[in-house]
Amino acid sequence: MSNYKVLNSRAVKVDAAEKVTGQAVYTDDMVLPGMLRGAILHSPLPHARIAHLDVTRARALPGVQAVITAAEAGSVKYGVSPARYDETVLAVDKVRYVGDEVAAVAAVDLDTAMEALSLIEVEYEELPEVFEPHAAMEDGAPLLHEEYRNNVCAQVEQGFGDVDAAKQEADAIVHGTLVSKMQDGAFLEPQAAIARFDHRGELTLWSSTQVPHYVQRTVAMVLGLPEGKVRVIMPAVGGGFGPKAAASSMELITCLLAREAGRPVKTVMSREQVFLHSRARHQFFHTMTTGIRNDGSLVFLDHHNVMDGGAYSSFGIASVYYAGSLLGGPYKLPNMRYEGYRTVTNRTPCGAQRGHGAVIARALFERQLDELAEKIGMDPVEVRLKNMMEAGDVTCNELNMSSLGMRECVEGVRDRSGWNEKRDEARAGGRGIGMACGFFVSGAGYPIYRSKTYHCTVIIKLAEVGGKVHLLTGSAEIGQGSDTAFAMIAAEVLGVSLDDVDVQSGDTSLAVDLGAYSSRQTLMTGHATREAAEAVRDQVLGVLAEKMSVAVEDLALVGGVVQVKGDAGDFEALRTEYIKEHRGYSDLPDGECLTFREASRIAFLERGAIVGVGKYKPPPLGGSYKGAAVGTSPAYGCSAQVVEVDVDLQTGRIDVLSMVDAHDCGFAINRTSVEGQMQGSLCMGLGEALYEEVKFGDRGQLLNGNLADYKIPTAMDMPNVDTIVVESGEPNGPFGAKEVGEGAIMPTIPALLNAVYDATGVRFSELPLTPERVLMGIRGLQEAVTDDGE
Ligand code: SMO
Repeated sequence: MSNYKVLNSRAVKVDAAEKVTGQAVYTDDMVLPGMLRGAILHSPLPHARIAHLDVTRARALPGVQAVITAAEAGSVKYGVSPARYDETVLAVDKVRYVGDEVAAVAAVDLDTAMEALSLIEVEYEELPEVFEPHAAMEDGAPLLHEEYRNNVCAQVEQGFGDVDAAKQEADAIVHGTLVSKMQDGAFLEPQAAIARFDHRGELTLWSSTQVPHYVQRTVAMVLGLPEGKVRVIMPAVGGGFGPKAAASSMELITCLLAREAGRPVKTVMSREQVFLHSRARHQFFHTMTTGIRNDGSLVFLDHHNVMDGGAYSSFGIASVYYAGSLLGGPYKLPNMRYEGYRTVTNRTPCGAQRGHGAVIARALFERQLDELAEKIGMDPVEVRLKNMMEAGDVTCNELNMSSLGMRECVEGVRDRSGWNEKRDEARAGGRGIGMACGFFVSGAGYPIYRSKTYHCTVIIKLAEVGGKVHLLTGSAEIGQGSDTAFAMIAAEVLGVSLDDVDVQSGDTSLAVDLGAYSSRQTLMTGHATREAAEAVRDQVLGVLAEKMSVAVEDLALVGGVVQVKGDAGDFEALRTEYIKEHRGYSDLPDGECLTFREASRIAFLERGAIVGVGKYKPPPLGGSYKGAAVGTSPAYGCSAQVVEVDVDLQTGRIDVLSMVDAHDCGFAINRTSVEGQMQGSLCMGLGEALYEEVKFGDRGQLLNGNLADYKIPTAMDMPNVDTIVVESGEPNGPFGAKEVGEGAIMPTIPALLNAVYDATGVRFSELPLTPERVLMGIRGLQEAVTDDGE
């Protein structure tokens, strides 16, 4: 692995300088000639029929160029999973949550647009509402959508092995619950979009999205345009984490306003709108029963899950499947049963968020592993080592572990944290240590709609002079460093420096790419990048081989120069001819060797253009049971963490003292980015474990839709993080690489739960672990102790 010149190093991100200096252009930085501002009218009620809607006064306001309601927007349904398209751009007949979009305005400036919104008259007839998923599932509960019986938009029942029989075989069984709260993506840049129609009626949409490809499809479908007439461009994007992985009503509204007004329109969400729109982490209610033998081997997992989806399906269909399927690993689990319900309620809609449906389910499973270990008197680390899968294993739900560095991860965090010594120390004064593992897809096996498309293509072309390498991709750089990873791969293959590679990404007109979700880009787009770069290299070397009369196998591009093995052929002559030809031009070469720049110029003069194409699509994956597609992936990342906490037994406050994290990313393309993803995941997981909860009032209204009241961890809250990068060499990944972006969050919450148990003797079953909740738990325990007379 040390043979690499660019890969596996610590590269500065290619977009770092422009981002830290403020030069990077985000959507809200852009101004188009004649551009209007869009604004959206949201429902103030959780569930109501629109009895009357009058926009006359808004339309009459000077400066207003367009006002749209469902009458203009139409009733085309869209969403994420085609079988669950249940959203319309603007409310048709009724609103389903506080924040549902009712009307929109485009005006010469934002003040005018906001004033126009205040002139829109809406009369609502209130409908009975339901905010709680279990209540929503009861017979007679108010229905949000006609098509969802008992407000269940997805129900999953899966079984592998024989759980009932396995229950008889287990020596120890634990049963318990874990309830989480709805959480926000809390990315820095609120969603923003600019739409412009040109003179041919073709639409360009600039948007802060993770998935330009899916946005293109959705916009075309909703506006009734051929896909070829819609181009989606991502300017710089300030984070996504999942909620930006679905086309939003705001993007569609912006396009409709631009069409209506005949002028470009920009819409930017406020922070409150980000919270209202959400599509972030669901509230989960998990119930599990797990069993183990006295020798430490896991026997079964029986899992029941109810999710509050909010008013629409969005990404939630995938979430409910992921919550079950991603417990199939990384342990050998012969028997697994899953029953999942994704409900709709009159609250803000939920969707994908880092780790997707699996995070809270994993937290309960890993908490129960601790409980099982305790019951049979085994160390929690030993239990995990005893059951872990290895490369080549297949889970009971038919997921294929092509590489899996679990052992290295677990042993790594055990040794680095001093686990053995610390576990032996008597628990005292609220100190505790806990561990957990994780596991996640490295790219979804299938697109979200049925298609034979490549999941990505990459085009690399050489500049006709100057030796510049242009890499074109539709992939989505959302701050995670994908542009840099692809530049590094191209630079490595072509033997040039990172500076010589110019990446253009996030544009549907460049190449197809499904975007930044399911931790897919490094493996999939990285694979395509490697293929494209190799195609370019082969063309350049092919021309040289011909001209030099040497075998192409004897040529290589290394360190920016052409290297010749064995007979150098006409190397000298070629170089002399080249220099002669270029005398008087600015591109005169220097030095003694044939440089990449010269070689690519020679190839250009011969071929007219040097273009390489790479592509990737996973092979057919997964079993044949219902829902088998969700959870399939060409590869799986895995991780382990050890967390140390200090719980103040008087106040319930948890101080996280240290976190040791190991992640198997297959192969670190950019070591700095891998560690950055690990640290970022830990930070996000810590926030979700300790602080984060979107709160609603009794009328379904948001209570903390801002980053002052919704607390996320800052640098001040972060403990020292020790990261161990494990490289298992994934056979299906480019240079052995696979995911790190989402899987790294998996162990954080359960490791904390286990550490807090170690510190307090309380198994917490509700998140987040706020001081109040912790204190109540501690007091409960003290009462129990008194009851037992100890
Ligand atoms: S939340 Mo990830 O895009 O599966």
